[in-house]
Amino acid sequence: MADQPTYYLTTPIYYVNDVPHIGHAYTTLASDVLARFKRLDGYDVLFLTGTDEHGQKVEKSAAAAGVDPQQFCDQVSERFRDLAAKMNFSNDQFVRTTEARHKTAVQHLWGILEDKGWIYQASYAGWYSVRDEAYYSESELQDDGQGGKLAPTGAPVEWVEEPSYFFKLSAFQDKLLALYDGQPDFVMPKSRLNEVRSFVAGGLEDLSISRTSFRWGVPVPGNHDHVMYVWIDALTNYLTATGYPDTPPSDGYWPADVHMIGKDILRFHAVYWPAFLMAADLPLPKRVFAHGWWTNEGQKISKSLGNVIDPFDLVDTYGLDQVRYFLLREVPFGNDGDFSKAALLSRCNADLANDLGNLAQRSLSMIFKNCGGAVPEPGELTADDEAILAGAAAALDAVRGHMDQQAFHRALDTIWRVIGDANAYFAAQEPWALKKTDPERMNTVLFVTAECLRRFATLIQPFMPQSAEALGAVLANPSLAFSDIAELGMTPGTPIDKPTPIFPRLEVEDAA
Ligand code: ME8
Repeated sequence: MADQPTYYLTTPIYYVNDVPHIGHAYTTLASDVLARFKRLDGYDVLFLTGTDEHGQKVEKSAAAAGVDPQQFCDQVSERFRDLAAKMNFSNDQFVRTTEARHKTAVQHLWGILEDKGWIYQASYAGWYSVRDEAYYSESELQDDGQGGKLAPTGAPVEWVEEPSYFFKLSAFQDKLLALYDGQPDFVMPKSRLNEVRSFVAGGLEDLSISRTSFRWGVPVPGNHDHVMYVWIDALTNYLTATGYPDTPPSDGYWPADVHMIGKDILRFHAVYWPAFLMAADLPLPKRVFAHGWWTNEGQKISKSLGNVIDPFDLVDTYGLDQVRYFLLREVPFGNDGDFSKAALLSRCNADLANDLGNLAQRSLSMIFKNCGGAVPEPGELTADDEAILAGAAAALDAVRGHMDQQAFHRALDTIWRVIGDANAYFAAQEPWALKKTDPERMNTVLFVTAECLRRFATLIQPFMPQSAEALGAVLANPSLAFSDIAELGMTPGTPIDKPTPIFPRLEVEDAA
């Protein structure tokens, strides 16, 4: 770890009741981009993702598939690791809640909560949704019109009565409210903070944290009739990956800098999780960021509607970096978003093929043809040249500010503004006309443009690592280190290869 500051960020661990879809890819993509940015910015990063493998939902899915639960988990969990490879995710660890190290961590945490008097035994009688793996109070439910009840999420609920251990969540109301008020960016965006705050201000009931009616879970220490409630099990994964309990939290990566989640699981992360940690006297994560929800061409994404977007297909059809770019550029991070093929095509063609791709292709082709196939020697730089170079370098600070707020769309907007400026510069300087009138000035303009491209490759690395590398390669592999962004990093005289387009235009047929 040396002297580098640490940065720890996590995704939800995904249920293995179903194969990965676009929503899972989205959360991990956003986290990947942030992890890559922080590594490039000098941090020692721990980026964690994984799978949530216990609970009734998974047990039922395994039974429906006619497979033993562990075998079922092994198969589906593998699909999530395949997704990470397909999407070029740079996670440092992949945690599975069926691993022995996780069982050790969660049983240890349970022991601490019990020793400190925060757990008691009673019995639970109330509503439970297996689909949401969540308890609901009567007042939250609606009739389903067929004599049953539905959770606010639309999931069916069932009446459960069984012996249970409880966590004294009700004792944490004031401490949680003080946390939200004292550290307002603990939950982002702000609308989500308000949602959590009013839920907690409305009063908290103690939380049932064990079940006896099924077996697929971590046994409660000292009472193997009970398995732990899947959420206390799942949330503890964030500690497991840091080496807990062997590595004391103060020595490693804990506390997390960001828990990246979707808005559906906000209550678990922003209420239960900090309460468990407070009860165990462990440091709290610095932020929970709950992003919005994707729909598909205006419709809720669901298996029963048959409109699930498969991220593997998407990447095969449109290209990896095109998908990575679109998902983070199209929708302000935090808001809900609607996926449409038309939007993906027009976004990728306008921003990638035209703005960045064409600038690279035109300027590098000119260098290849007119400058002896090598980076040209610039003459004295004019004020216009200096301004365009300074703008490209200064974008990094602005991008950093946006990344620290998880405003990925703003970071990309900042980069595309300077790409727009570089296009305007190239058009105004008319290097093709200078070829006859002032070849030395043409060399300078082409050098400056190539140097801008190097800076753009530097900036887009976290978002589109492969394309950044490809652009770097056509520029003869100059430094793409953040620390070199303001330098003149292109070396005159270095041969370049005949350029091929970095971002080919997507045709409508691609979407068929
Ligand atoms: O909740 N749009 O797992 P899960 C955007 N195991 N994001 C979406 C989405 C959509 N339509 N659908 C899913 C669980 N997601 C628990 C988590 S963590 C300790 C345990 C993403 O498989 C989003 O990140 O149901 C959401 O929070 C997550 O998938 C839910 O994944």
